Amino acid sequence: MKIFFLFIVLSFFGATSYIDAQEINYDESKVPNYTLPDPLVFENGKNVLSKTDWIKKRRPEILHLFETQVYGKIPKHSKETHFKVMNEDKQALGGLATRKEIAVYFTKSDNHYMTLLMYVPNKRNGKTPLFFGLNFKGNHAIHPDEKITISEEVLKLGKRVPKRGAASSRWPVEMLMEKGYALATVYRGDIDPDFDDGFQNGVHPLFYKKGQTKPASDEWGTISAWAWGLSCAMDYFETDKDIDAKKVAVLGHSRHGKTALWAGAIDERFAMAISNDSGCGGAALSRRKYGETVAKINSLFSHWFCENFKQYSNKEENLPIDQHQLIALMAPRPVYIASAIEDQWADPKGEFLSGVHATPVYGLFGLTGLPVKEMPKVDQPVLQGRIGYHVRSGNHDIKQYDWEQFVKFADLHFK
Ligand code: GTR
Repeated sequence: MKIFFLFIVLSFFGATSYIDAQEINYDESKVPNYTLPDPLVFENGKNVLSKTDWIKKRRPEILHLFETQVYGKIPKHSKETHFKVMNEDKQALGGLATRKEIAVYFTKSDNHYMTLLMYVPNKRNGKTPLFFGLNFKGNHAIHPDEKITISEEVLKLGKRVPKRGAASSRWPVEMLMEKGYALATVYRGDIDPDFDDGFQNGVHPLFYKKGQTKPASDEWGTISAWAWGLSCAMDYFETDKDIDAKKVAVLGHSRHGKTALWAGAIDERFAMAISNDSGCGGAALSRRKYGETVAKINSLFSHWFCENFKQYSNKEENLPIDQHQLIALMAPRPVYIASAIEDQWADPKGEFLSGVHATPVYGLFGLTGLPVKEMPKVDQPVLQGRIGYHVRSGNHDIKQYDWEQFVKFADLHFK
């Protein structure tokens, strides 16, 4: 009875969240000793000896483990994606850009689609390289541009529909146009709304087998669904005469950073992946158990991953992979990892180390992955290798500074 009373008192003062926070480690000296699975050693213990070994056998082995144990397999189906360019305005942003909105239909019916918003710089020579990623608040929130359509999925939020331009600090549209890059984005809720409803909304039910009511334990969670949606957009980019589909960088902040890395892994048409503050389930090593852990993410956002991932809560050492291998799946393509020093929840050091431990795979291709082994100082980006990295001063966010580094990195590889 006394204990129960104490619990009530503690909860009243918000102390349970204090107790909860105690489980999260932010102390480097308490990071456990761990051994990472070696990307260059097969599951049967043999060494990966060549580029061909990697491409033909080891890469598929690792990809399969991420599919079945972490994000979930995307059901096989014949891609019936089709598109309709709904609006095109060649004089958007005061003549700086062409704005297009494209309906990307997920199946052969016209019932289920996402709306792709694109800006293409008007000053361009031929096909343009592209930055592409999901947004949190709706396409209309990335810029105050009055002509952007507010998606039906966002309108469902009623009074909570974000204002036009509400997220514009995260999307430097004009800067990208001036630097000669196109930008495309999709509201993630058009693909799968970001809450746990047992996978009844979003794209999952479109692909259930007869009688199936939820994904099997190794089938897609929400991150896989989002990544699949990004691939559907890629199908469109390949048809757009303004876009250089061989130079598409898929990028994202936070949960969308996790998604961008996974999209780059499953769809090799993405020429570059950029992760911003992606943390646990993204670029950060799970075995460090620093900041957000597998157990935490599985309890807070269980719908992001497949059911099988739950068995690794507090059992990170049993994971057959770790997140450096997700980075390695990008090889030999360039990949950029961005952290923010105040975002300890996302474990900046663990994000950096993923780059370090993915580097030997780039070596197989005769390329340098991450050229440094020591974490660089705050605001000192490392741009010279195929793996780029910076840790920005400040908090969990995607800022102009981050984009400036992404553009420099893309210039090195795309121009
Ligand atoms: C956090 C979550 C992180 C990260 C973030 C975000 O609450 O724990 O893994 O994804 O949300 O997406 O903003």
